[in-house]
Amino acid sequence: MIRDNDLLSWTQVSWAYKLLVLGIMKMTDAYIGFGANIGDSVQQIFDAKQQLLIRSGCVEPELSAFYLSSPVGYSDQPYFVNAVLRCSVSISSIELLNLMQAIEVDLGRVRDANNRNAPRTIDLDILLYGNQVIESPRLVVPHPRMFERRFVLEPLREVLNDNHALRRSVIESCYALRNCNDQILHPIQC
Ligand code: A4P
Ligand code: MG
Repeated sequence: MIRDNDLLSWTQVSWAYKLLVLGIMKMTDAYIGFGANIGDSVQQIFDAKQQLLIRSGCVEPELSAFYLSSPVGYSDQPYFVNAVLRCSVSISSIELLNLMQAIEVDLGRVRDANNRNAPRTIDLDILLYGNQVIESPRLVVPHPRMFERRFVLEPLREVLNDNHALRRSVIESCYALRNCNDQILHPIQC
């Protein structure tokens, strides 16, 4: 026979279990920047996004428009295609970085150790990971150069949550960079 006290404790156990599961499955909105300027850049970004969706198990993905952008840093190279993806992940930021680097290699990325701004088949950067600030040897978030770059901020602004702590700064920096003649940006139809 089940008594009232037994029912109470069963309810408590059940709630504790649900909270545990929710805690373990804690989801975080990650913002991932895509850049490419060798080969079929649009297709490479679509391929990288598809790989990311399948291999990260993320949910609620939203992809910005694609932009053609003048190269920043090392200017003697082709224009880039850039876009930003927002998606909700349960993996840690470092697991996400590992996955992104594996996808870059699978899609043919070869790194130029002497030139950080060299042309690339695909570049994946973690721009934001929730509202977290991360400063580890392998990962710095928010991405350290994102506020200087129109090709990051314009697509990021499209998919950034209304309640994100940096939303206002992103929008203000976007407007400021629109006056920079050396950061040309055009949306493209895909
Ligand atoms: N790393 C640290 N923090 C992060 C982060 N938040 N996301 C480390 C990703 N990686 C991060 O990156 C070098 C190391 O940075 C990694 O080992 C990782 O542990 P990488 O992708 O191997 O090298 P990279 O791409 O040459 O460097 P990075 O920092 O991604 O280059 P940038 O600064 O993004 O510049 N112009 C236009 N128009 N469009 C572009 O997309 N891209 C660049 C690349 C230059 N100019 C551009 C564009
Ligand atoms: Mg990178």
